Amino acid sequence: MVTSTAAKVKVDPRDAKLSMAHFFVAFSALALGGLMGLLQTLVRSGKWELPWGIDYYQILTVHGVLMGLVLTTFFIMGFQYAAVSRTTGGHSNAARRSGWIGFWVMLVGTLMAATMVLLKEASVLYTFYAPLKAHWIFYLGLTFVIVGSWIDGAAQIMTYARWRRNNPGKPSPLLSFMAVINTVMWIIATLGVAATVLFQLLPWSLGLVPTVNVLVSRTLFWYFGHPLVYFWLLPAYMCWYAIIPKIIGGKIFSDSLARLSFILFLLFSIPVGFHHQLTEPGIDPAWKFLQVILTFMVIIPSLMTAFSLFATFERYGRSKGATGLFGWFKVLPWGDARFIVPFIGMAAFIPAGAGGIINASNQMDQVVHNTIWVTGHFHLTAATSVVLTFFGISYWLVPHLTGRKLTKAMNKLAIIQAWVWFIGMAFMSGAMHFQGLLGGPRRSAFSTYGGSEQAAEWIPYQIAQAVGGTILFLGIILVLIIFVNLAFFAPKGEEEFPVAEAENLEEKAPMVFENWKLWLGIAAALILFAYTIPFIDIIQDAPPGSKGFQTWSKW
Ligand code: HAS
Ligand code: CU
Repeated sequence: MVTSTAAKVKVDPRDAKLSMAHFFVAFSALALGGLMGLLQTLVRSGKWELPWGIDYYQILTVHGVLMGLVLTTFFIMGFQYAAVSRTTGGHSNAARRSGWIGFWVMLVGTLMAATMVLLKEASVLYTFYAPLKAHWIFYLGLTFVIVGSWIDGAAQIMTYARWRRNNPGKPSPLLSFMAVINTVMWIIATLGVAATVLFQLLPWSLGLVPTVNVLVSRTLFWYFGHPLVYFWLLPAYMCWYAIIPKIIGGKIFSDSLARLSFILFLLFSIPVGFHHQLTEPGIDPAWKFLQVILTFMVIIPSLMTAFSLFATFERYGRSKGATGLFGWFKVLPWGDARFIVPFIGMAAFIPAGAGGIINASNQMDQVVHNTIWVTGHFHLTAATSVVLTFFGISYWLVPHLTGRKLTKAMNKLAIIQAWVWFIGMAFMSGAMHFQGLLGGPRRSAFSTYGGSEQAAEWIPYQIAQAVGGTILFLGIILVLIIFVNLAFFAPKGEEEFPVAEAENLEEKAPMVFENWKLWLGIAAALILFAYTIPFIDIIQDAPPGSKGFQTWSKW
């Protein structure tokens, strides 16, 4: 790519249209999902009740599905599609058609699942654990979302493959490489959830089979559920590695290190699902131990990321004359929303990741499992580090795609938005962590447990969560104002799609990184190693299957 004109390189307008279509769905999900989040914290404070027969578990399902599954998947697919277009020179007509078909299939699936939740036919939370049983249309909708995401993701893979064919012997553009790693990881991971939905939950909810094997279905879910959280994280890492350095005026510390860390994610993200099932009976502890070791392996690429980001900041700081251990901190562009919004996300990822390491440690997980600590953990990881980075991305990507400018006023509002988010989350997630340590349960409406003394200890923390939730809702209103402005009202102009260069351009990334047979082979071997024997055990020693339960209130 001709780097001197990189600032002017634009996403093809036909590709921009599809990316924007994804973002409209993502931000609509944020609006509605955010409102549900506010209502939940208010209910849990014990000071307020839901009107019109709306049920806590129903809004919890809407919140989890919209924020965890819809907002993320649509944003990520839209962003990666644009990033591949920007760094390869654009998608072919065939790839674009695949992208659109995938988009519509996902949207139809989303609407099917959403309708069932609104009708109170599927208050099964975003993890839809059996033996909670939803309407079959809910499961069919989920199948559509998964299959749609494969068709959508195929567009990125097709364009990457075309670039490789046209540029033999050259390492692919970093952002395209990263997007394809994430898509491939997603496809391998979703095979698990597709299997449980298609072969277990759908026939069971249609009444074709009377019972379900609960442990098989939960194991297949978590085979998908952990890589799911990295599917959310890796687009944020794409921004941190390959975009932030350009925004601050620096360089990527090492292109090869960035690629290696993504490959480690591909290898180690999947064979670790048991760390969500450490308290689950019916899985041999030896295999849980093995998967905990693999979980600690997948922490390494995050530590590499932290190292490389500090190195980027430090070297940029030195180039600006900063001295001392933290001199670099002062010269960073604090007035630029494109930088500071994701930066707050990075800073939050330090305690967030530490919490993850606590969860992954078997003995400590016994203390926090199924408590609201875990909810606190994923509101720092997903709902702060990842989502603030997504907001930061949309502040330049949306105007880039719509041919508008991020004005000074909107830049300022974006910075205020990020601080509002940070403060709201400090209250909410902080209180969740503390309450969890005191034993406060997750997935539970206001819990006084018949006025027990221990439950009384939790109430101040629940009130703090309602305060935090209210501040966060204000943050959502601000981000929606900015999004609508950038999509429809901001002045016409050109906003850059920033793509950074590596510090050492002579150092070509080793071609072994693009050896998909090798990496997919190792990934498959690790998955088979971690799952085959415990899976055979789970099936052979299975207890009788369970009938379905609908524990929630109906209209
Ligand atoms: Fe997690 C549960 C373990 C990361 C999301 N996690 C969850 C759930 C979600 C979730 C949604 O082992 C709940 C699922 C449910 O509904 O039940 N998690 C981990 C580990 C990591 C981790 C080991 N989680 C994430 C990320 C998520 C996420 C990322 C979403 C995006 N998690 C668990 C476990 C459970 C769990 C157990 C089950 C618990 C239970 O009992 O149910 C690691 O990947 C974390 C590694 C991260 C680091 C941090 C590196 C720091 C960086 C920032 C550098 C900053 C800079 C800025 C440069 C090691 C890269 C400098 C700024 C300054 C101001 C200095
Ligand atoms: Cu996990």
